[in-house]
Amino acid sequence: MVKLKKFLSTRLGFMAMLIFFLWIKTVIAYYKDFSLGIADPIQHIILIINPIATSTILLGLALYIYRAKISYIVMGIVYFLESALLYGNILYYRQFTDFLSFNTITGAGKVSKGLGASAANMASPHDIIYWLDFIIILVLLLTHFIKIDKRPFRKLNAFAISMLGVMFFSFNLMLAECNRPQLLGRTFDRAYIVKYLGFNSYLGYDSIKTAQNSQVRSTAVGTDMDHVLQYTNSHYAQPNPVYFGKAKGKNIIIIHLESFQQFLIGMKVNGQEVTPFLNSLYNDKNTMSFDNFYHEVGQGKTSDAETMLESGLFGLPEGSFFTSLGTDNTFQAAPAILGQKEVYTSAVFHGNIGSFWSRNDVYKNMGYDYFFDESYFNQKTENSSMEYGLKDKLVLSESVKYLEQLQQPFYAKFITVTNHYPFQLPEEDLSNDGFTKPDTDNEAVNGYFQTAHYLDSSLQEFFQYLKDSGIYDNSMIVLYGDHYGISNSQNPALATLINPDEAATWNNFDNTQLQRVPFMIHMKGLKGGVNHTYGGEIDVLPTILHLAGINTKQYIQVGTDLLSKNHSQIVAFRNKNFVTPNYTVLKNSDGGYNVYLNKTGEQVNLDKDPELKAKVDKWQQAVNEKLQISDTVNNKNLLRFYTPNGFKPVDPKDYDYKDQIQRLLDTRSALGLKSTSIYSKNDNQSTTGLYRTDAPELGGDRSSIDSWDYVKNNPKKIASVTKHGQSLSINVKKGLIRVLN
Ligand code: GP9
Ligand code: MN
Repeated sequence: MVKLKKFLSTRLGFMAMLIFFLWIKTVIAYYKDFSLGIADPIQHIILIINPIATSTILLGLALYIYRAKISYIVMGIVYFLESALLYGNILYYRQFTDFLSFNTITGAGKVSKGLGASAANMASPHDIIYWLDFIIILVLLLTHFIKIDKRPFRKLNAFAISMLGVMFFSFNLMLAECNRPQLLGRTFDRAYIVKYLGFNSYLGYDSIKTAQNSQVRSTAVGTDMDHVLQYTNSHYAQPNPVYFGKAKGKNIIIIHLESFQQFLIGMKVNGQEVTPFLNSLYNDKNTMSFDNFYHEVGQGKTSDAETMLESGLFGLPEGSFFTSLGTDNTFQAAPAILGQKEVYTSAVFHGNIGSFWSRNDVYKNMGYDYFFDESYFNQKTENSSMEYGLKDKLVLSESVKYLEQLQQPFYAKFITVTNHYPFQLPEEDLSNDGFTKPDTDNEAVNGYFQTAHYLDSSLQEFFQYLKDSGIYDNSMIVLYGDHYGISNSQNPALATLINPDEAATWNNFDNTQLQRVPFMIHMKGLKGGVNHTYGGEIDVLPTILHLAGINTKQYIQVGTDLLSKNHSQIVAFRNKNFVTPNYTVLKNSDGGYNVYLNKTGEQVNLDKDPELKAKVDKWQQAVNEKLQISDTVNNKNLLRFYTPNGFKPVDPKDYDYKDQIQRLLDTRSALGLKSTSIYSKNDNQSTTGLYRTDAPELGGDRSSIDSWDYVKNNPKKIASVTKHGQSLSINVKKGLIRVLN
């Protein structure tokens, strides 16, 4: 005790005590007030140690101050600010399931939600824990248990403490990067930065990003749009009259096939088709299928695919556009265009938490009316979720109770997730049709076929429901693979299955061939067939809008309608490589490029063919320009300066994804007989009973998911569920399901 008293009465001892209190408080908050999705023991360790490094560095700054009194005061201020940041985050999280960002704190953000009175209402009795330390410290000081150490602190020692903090931070970062590679590079989810590095690092990282962005933005002026408009005008591809308006007024259902590559279509493993349902859809006479369609994502993966499909612009050269700019940028995106031009109701269904890829903010800027994320799905049991969210069969089958309430026409997007790396399907989900996975020496490659097989069966169930409920007859269904599932480094293992002759000489040309993903448009009465046009994800938006009968001339979209006679068939990848119908052009390590003939995979010697060389140069310029126009619009947030005629800018404040069940009901009753939802059209009878699924969690009994009241009436039954091995409790407030901690 005496020793402790003595230690605490030194400057370093006092600081150590503050670090200790901050650390304890933060760890309690992590487990009690936040839902950070801790999946394995390493993540627990990282979570527990992550508050230490930055608080050592910050509090340690006071040690450099010569005068003891000022040094203690500065320590006190830092300590207070740190505690306030922690508590602010706790209140903010209870309200918004998100963390305080630079813009929220300064009130500068477009979707600035501020820490208003409503957040203060979120205080809870146990919050006393977060302020108790101040009382303890005060008592210790007043009773002179701790005395102020008046001796100056040596600068060299102060430096040593700073270095200790930095070293510990590096160690923390290293552990984090091992557990979650590219944590800061890709920035999947803000919750991940908090989980791995703590609140200080999150705020620091966010502030740096915000400063970088606003610097680029502050130089932007309205006339920057001139160049962009010139580009889009001169590259505009007129719609094909045969298809223009073919789907006018129909529901549009987008199915995002996670990590799904084109080579799976038609492929057999151990004599059995991997994706029998998608194969039949691919060859259906009512499906237009593309077999030279490429994904064009960068590090933002899924979110980049979404960026292209919704906005007609590319993701960014680094990181994810969604998380870095999408939360603040002005959009003229599909949901708003369809909503304004053709009164579509828009909705996204996805089994992961809403903050992943910042979707809950980005969708508001896009004008999505509804976003049903993980919190809207009841079926949560021990094994119902995999790393990236609820399994597809559960999400799809439960979605229909919301889908049938949407006013028609609707624009509904389903983002699947089970076919995601590491592709390990739980035992109970293996199909009983005898399908067995291949046996290469790469487990991810083997598993890929099993999760793809599962996705296929999920979609078959979903389609059957669409048909049985009649939704099918009045809908255009668009399916696309978002990006590769098997990365280039794993392709040699994959090659042994799909192209054994090439396996030994596998090169970048072969890798590029595998970046094809399915793109299918299915609609009763559509003139189908396999279309060999070259194109990519950037071309989808104008294609769909034209099918819906909407003119795209005024919109800033850098792709072109795949069905247009003027469609450009140069497919640009995010790293500036590209593919044309005849050639594949890839940068090489000497700064030049290698050109391959698509037909044979042979490399072409450009020195011997100056004519081709000139063409390739021209194509490369076109690719660079296209990417650069897109980047300029996004980085400078140029759409805030330009509003197409008759388009009303989207105000994210008009959107809220909280009380959506109530909103659906209110809309239905407000419209009365004018309600166009499937439910209303079906004499106010639900169609959910038509859905057949073999999802093991449901065991044929859908009662747990069909009723909106289920959660309300059976809070006990789902009051405690587990995700990522962590307990979640669910609070039901006005019919609203919220995961609190
Ligand atoms: C997560 C899911 C996966 O919600 O969309 O994203 P990805 O890792 O494929 O980019
Ligand atoms: Mn994805």
